[in-house]
Amino acid sequence: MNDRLLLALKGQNYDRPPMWLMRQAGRYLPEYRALRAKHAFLEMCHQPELITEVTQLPLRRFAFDAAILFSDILVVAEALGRPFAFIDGRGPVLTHPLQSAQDVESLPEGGVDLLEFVANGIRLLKPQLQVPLIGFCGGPFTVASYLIEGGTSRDWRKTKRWMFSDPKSFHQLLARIADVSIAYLNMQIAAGIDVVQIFDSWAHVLAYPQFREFSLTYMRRILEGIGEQVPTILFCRGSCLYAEDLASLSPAGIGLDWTGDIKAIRARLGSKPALQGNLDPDILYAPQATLRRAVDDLLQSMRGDPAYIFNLGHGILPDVPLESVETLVDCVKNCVKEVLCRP
Ligand code: 1CP
Repeated sequence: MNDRLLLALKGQNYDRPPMWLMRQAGRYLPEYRALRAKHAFLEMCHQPELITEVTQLPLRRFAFDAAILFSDILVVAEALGRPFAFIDGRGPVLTHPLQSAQDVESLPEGGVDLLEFVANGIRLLKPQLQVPLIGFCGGPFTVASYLIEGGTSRDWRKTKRWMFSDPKSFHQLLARIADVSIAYLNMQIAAGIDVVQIFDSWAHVLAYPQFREFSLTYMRRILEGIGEQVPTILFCRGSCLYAEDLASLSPAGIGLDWTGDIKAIRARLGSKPALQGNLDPDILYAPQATLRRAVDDLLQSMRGDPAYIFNLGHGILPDVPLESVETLVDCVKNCVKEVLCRP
């Protein structure tokens, strides 16, 4: 069992840093696209055999140090009686987005049993893995934004209008999402995942007071709801700015976006928590030499840090050249003689 990730999350990794990539099981992989040509996205999320297969695709090609469960943060909406459709070229679509406090009241209770297919996928997958398996959910603010906007948004206007004009029902919605996410993560943990990551991807659109009130509060609620069963990583866009607030919740790790100096953030926070990140995902479009230099600089800046996890600052994009991912893996795995951690 490759336990670099688990060791780094305890601040005890004295080997090269573990590496995995957010959205590693996705469209940049030709073998993913080949499977997708045969199956609808949701069909892939719903079938344990396909969950098992797709989760392992990136591991076979790149031998990452962790697997992330193939699923989506919006699968949880099925438990809230509001299933998304995924439409090619458009992304997730909800035909009847939430519009009122009454819509929030009418969300059904206790639907997490509907997500049993995820637990079945984990149970099938787990014995086949030699690396830790990361389970996940969306941050309540991010999931709420999809339920209100009805899909991807550029300005989150409906969400923020609701948040500012009727904070009470907005809080009710966030609490409902947090509670169903707790039940969902507890199901994932019981089925065998080793690590949890919470993706509050769109928290960066909030000003600081609203970040604390509407994002952080509900990440805390989820952390309290799952307790210490497995280590948890908190990721959000805006995490470089809000690193202290995230660290105040005492997660095992924080996923940093690419906007800050990770070394300076480590100096500010002290030795805990583990820090994950934070290469700009767009640098995978750069010439290979530029990419190598950036990765080496990042590794150098975290040299000797036993609680560092290599990752991008957000998900890998669908059209990056595979050669760039190969370069990334090669740099982390082979160019690190001088950046190996020492006890
Ligand atoms: O067409 C296709 O084949 C579907 C593409 C796809 C994939 C591969 C979607 C649709 N979701 C996924 C998988 C996925 N999504 C994973 C699997 C594990 C992995 O490889 O990491 C994970 C962890 C997610 C999480 C997710 N989904 C997030 C949070 C992370 C992030 O990148 O910010 C978000 C915001 C989503 C929503 C989503 N799912 C899919 C799309 C197209 C979108 C919308 C993205 C947007 O609004 O910009």
